[in-house]
Amino acid sequence: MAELQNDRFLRALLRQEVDRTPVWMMRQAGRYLPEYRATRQVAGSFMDLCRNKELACEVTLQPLERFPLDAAILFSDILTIPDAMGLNLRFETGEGPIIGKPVRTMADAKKLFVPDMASDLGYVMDAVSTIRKELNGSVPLIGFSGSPWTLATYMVEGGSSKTYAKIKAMMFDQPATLHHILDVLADSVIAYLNAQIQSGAQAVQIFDTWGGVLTPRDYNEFSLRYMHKIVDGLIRDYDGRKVPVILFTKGGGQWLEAMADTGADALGLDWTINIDEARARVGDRVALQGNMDPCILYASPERIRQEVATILEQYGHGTGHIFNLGHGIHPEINPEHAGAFITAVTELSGQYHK
Ligand code: 1CP
Repeated sequence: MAELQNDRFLRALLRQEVDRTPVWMMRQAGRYLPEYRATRQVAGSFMDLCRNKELACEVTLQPLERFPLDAAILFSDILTIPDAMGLNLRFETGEGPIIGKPVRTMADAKKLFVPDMASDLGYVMDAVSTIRKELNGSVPLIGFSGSPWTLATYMVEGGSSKTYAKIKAMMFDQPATLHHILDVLADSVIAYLNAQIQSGAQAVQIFDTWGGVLTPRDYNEFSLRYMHKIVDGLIRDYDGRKVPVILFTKGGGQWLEAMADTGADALGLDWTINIDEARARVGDRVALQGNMDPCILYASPERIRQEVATILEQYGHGTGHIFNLGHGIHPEINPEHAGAFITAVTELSGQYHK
């Protein structure tokens, strides 16, 4: 495998010295890029794009051709796991994901199984190894998965939700059913991320996009506990290097200490917490990734640059910061504004690492 030329992302995740703050964007490959929309058209459906390793590789690399990013992220989706469990996933335009066979009872839950990584999810591993080869050591490749709680919201609700009515009713009235679902999901995520690592992923991120809708007690019991189990089960050293793990709970700013207790290397922050406060609370236990409001990218390039400068100053001197948005880039963003953001990080952050 080619020697890694730019390792500042992996170094910052492990709180090792870097020359400047590394930067990547959640959802950096996606609908805000016209070249992504063109490739998706060629593929047909979104899942066909995920299942085609050449096209998945092509869209993974598209943002790197435009911007000086310090990491690539596998092009795929978190819902590949429920799909591999036979729950009939489909994406309908304008409606988001739909799970054709939602999980509502203990009998449904008992039918769930840990998918076979080679036969059911081999297409994801093929995409990982194709992308890794094509990157040729230029930047590291991030693998990812949803958290058990976040995956379960789609599986129980049958798709996206505003209220989480069905999964919360299950959580309150049939906790054993939900724990069974989360347990199978945690085992699935461990196998899935380890297979991605063995196929070439050099860091992994767990997206707990909906953990923030829980009370602190329920977050501990139904989300964090299972992410902790995953962190315990992951391969942490591979191919002569550490494989850092990033936990991202959107809305999880009040739980950083407990998240750090899982043993993860880094925590993702959304924009509802100040990064200086987050740093003071976690100290040198974990690195921090974030945390610019994605809506800043609707503003002018000058205002974007000013916001980058503010966040860099808030984090302050030293390593342990990976610049990112606090959540995924929105589909309507002008790619030039994304470029202004990334360039600002590369130009303004060196002074904090001398
Ligand atoms: O082309 C299209 O119309 C499909 C839009 C799309 C894209 C580009 C979906 C459907 N998924 C993706 C790719 C994707 N999803 C990536 C790719 C890599 C990159 O970041 O460049 C990643 C990391 C994800 C992860 C994902 N999928 C999450 C967690 C991250 C987050 O943004 O919070 C979630 C919640 C999903 C579910 C999902 N898949 C797709 C959509 C539109 C959604 C969200 C639905 C909802 O809001 O409930």
